[in-house]
Amino acid sequence: MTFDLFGNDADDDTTNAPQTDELGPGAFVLRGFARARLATLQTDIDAVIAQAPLRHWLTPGGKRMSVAMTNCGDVGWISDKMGYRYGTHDPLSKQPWPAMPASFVALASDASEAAGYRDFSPDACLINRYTLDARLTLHQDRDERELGAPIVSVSLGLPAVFLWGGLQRGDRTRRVRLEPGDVVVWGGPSRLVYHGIASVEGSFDAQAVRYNLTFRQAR
Ligand code: MD6
Ligand code: FE
Repeated sequence: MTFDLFGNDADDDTTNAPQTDELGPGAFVLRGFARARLATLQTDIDAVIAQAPLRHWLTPGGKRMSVAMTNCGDVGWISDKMGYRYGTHDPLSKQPWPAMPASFVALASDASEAAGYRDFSPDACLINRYTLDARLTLHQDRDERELGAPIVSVSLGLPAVFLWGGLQRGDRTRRVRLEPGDVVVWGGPSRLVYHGIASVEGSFDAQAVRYNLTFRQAR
């Protein structure tokens, strides 16, 4: 076959297939999976934030986190001097967390399925906002009751350097660049892998931020 110079041949299944990078067993980066949905997702993020404003939680040790956070869904992730946990109400407003927008539910379902996880039905969506000086140190996500369910994580806005480690805190880490529209899905043997955000990339533009949505089955 000599004419397939432009990669448009019907046999060429890479032409339209989105690129997937395997980080480890059960963990994948679906490159650009949410790209076509970014504008809608951002509108819906803004609506959630209007009801439940972003805030900087205190760690159990009393330090202000550099990443600003809020939640939507049946339960939200909370941190304060009493520890990390999920709660049904926003401690600031005393109101239930806003409902998960339909665009979020659809994306979490489509992405988990694309990564080979069936019947993922998240009850929590954590919204993280990173300015250029924000970091998320290496951690495990282990506050969820259902560790059999995967996590779906969506990047919007500025690119970031994601750290992907191992099952021990001291394991060496790999640096993975995440672009807007990339979706990371992980579970199975990788569910408790240490990870973090080393840096967010951009110039000092007052508007420029990165958002990340992480969907979990917390209860
Ligand atoms: C972030 N993400 O990408 C931080 N946790 O901003 C996480 O901490 C994370 O991406 C669990 C599963 C996927 C994640
Ligand atoms: Fe995490």
